[in-house]
Amino acid sequence: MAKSPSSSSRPSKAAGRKSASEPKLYDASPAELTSYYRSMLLMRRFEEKAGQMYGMGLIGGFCHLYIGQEAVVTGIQAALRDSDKVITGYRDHAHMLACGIDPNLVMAELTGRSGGISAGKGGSMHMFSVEHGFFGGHGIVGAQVPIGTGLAFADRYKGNDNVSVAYFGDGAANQGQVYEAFNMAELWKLPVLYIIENNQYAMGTSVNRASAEGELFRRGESFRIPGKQVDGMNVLAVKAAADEAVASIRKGNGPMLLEMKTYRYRGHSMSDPAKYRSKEEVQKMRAEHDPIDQVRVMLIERKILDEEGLKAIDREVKAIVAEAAEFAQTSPEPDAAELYTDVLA
Ligand SMILES: Cc1ncc(C[n+]2csc(CCOP(=O)(O)OP(=O)(O)O)c2C)c(N)n1
Repeated sequence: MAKSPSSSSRPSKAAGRKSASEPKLYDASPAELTSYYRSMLLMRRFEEKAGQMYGMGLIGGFCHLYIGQEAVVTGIQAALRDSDKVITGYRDHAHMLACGIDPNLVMAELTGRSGGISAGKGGSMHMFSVEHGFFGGHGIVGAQVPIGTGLAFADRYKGNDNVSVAYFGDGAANQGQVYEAFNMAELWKLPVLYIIENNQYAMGTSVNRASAEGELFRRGESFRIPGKQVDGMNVLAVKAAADEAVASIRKGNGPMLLEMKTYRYRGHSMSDPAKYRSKEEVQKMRAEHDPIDQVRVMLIERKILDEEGLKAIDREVKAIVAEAAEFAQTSPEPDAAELYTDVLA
């Protein structure tokens, strides 16, 4: 049976081994830092609004919020180009915003309206936009890893130098299919970047209770896939690590794995009593490591923006989210004739 973190007297299996390499920070220009701030703030406010709308009964089914993890997807996306591909699990709203998908279309998908990015038939977990290089949105834990590896295989087959990014969680990292995909990816030197978003909990189970090797960046070692652990609460650390990994993968050196140490502030999904962690733990993370606050401080300290400049971005983002919420409530329901189109089983 799994032990609670405090009940184990044994040191971590990784103790005494070489630790992750020294953290590097990306040297962002003022315009880049401002755009990271805006992008993360949009994700935060979008998710807060989605949470409210769920509470009002306007969004049904499952809904997993990304609040707290914004630096991961923002830093990774900043290292990609338009022809690269992205795939993730069900905690996917921010990944779509990062891919440049119109917030109106993402919110309308949450409300199940015809104006949604998947015409209202995908909902929170199953959105898709090939046009934006976004290949889902997958509800089966870990399934996106072999599919993401297949996306990389397709690019290798076509002979281009695109990179595919497959995001998955610490819980998904314990799925067998992940390792079958790792084996083939390294064997065939496929252009895929694996991102483990280690937000420390898989539903109500902490990574220490469920993982024999809690240092998840080591999970590719036996396949010879190089891995690094990164401060996933710091967008500049994420961007630096992503730049290095993407450049190596694009050159044809094969897959890489980055473990992003991050944290989700909200429950696993919308109905989560969160008995598995203390309020103090969440508050401490928010107070000391919040990804948006960190960039806000940098913008002020580097005199890139003053309070008024920050407020202007805040207003702009709130207006975008308000418009998305309005669109998501006024877009028509899908026509009944659509019941049997684009639905596979
Ligand atoms: C194959 C499979 N097993 C179990 C589930 C139920 N389930 C949904 S989310 C989840 C936890 C996954 O946690 P993690 O991979 O850490 O991602 P996070 O929710 O933290 O983003 C589980 C077990 C599922 N959807 N699919």
